[in-house]
Amino acid sequence: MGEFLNFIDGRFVKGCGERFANHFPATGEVIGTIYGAGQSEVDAAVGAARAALKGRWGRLSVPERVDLLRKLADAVNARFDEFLAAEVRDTGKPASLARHIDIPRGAANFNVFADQIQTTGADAFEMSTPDGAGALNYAVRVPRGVIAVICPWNLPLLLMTWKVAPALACGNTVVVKPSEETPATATLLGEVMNQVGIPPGVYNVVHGGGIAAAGEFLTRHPDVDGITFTGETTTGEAIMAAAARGVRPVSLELGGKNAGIIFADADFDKTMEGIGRSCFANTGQVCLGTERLYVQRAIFERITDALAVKARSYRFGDPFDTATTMGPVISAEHRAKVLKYYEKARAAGAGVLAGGGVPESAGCERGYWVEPTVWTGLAQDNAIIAEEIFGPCVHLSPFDTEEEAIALANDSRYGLATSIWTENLSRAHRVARQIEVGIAWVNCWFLRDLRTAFGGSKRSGIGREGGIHSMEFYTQLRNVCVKL
Ligand code: NAD
Ligand code: 6OD
Repeated sequence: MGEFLNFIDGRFVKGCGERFANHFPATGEVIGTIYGAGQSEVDAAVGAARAALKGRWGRLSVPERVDLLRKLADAVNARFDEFLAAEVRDTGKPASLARHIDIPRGAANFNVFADQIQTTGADAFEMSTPDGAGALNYAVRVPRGVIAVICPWNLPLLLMTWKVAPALACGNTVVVKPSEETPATATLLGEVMNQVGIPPGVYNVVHGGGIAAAGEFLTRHPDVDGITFTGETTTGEAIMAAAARGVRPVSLELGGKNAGIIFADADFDKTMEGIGRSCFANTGQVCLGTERLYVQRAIFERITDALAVKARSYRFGDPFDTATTMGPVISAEHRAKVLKYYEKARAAGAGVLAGGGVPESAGCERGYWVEPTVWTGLAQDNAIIAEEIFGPCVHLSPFDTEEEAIALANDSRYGLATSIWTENLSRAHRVARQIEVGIAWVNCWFLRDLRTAFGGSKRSGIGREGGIHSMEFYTQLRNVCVKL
């Protein structure tokens, strides 16, 4: 049984907020107690973060911070198996997946932003003045201050360090509010912070829920200087409203209903490999995942059949077993949500080519399991095609022309990501430019270069992070004008 404590000013503390159970999604069994932070712990965390800005941390040079970030990356890698076990217990995702994605990226984020801060400059301009002396303007980058980092449960360490690493690289201090479903890796990172000598107060963790709990206590806190959030669009709206008081900047990475587009000339095997992952990886709980797929009519049947075979091929079971290829969803509540959509699809007359229910395999009697599901036959305005489900499911519709595919893909309130599958290079460029998203992949999916802009259009978010874009959010420019 684990105990997940708040981490404030370099110390683990219980907190006066709600205490609640942490469950292993594969079996539903209680594996720990989470000690929620009350208003007083959130005040203490924000206070510690403010004090740390004024202390030793605030005086470190960029090379000194870079050195600490590299030590953080090394320490996460040195404790790889602990992070792996913690992430798998919290999420139920297969250890084979977390071993290749979540934990390595958790460490890599620190190295990438250590590199980035060393090459990030700022403006410099010379100007003439009426007296002929001239003037030099140059900008210095200063940290924003205390950053609130609010995280979801689907890729807990990866998404948290994606924000904590650039925030620290830029000299900020952070108060992290992990999802109430996944407290473990954020807490473990507290130990690592102490271990490598990050000064107390630089990294703080407060546990608990969102509404009337740690999440709101933090985002409404007047001494927080900026908020970076990953999660649902409706939560993003609430956070943006909270940030308006005090005029604090926000970076919002929100929901999606991502379209994949497969043209008849696509390489069949490569497409099936990529699309299979984009629909079902992490049990469909990836914001970038594909939940609506548009396939050119000539190959529609071949693709639907192959995707149904793929959906039926997953092995459920103990997430720590290397033979397991799909885990459960995160919680009983989320499973109920996904299964409600499965029911809705059936009621609307969808063709159910695979799945549609709960797996009957041994080991799935308890826990939060759902079957990977493939549908066809619904109208474009059906909720199954319009709303984010965040489960291992996809609806396929046929199209005839490139224009039609673009119009269908753009027919969404969301605009996070797309993947386009074609061997026609000109078409790939043409279509990628026209899809209203932040990230368009061609003949690949979730292939990440962390220097690139990451974020969503429409209701999928505000702002971009990654590379220089993270530096822009986590610093402010201060212009200095020197009369020569
Ligand atoms: P969520 O919005 O329910 O919760 C995210 C976090 O916000 C949690 O820590 C929660 O406690 C907190 N929270 C909830 N209400 C709050 C409030 N009023 N004030 C402050 N904090 C509050 O999201 P989730 O269910 O954890 O994650 C799944 C969602 O995240 C999906 O919509 C998915 O698309 C999205 N997501 C987006 C990205 C991206 O990069 N765009 C990445 C991962 C997940
Ligand atoms: O790769 C990333 O940096 C990133 N933010 C991924 C988001 C995945 C969403 O579930």
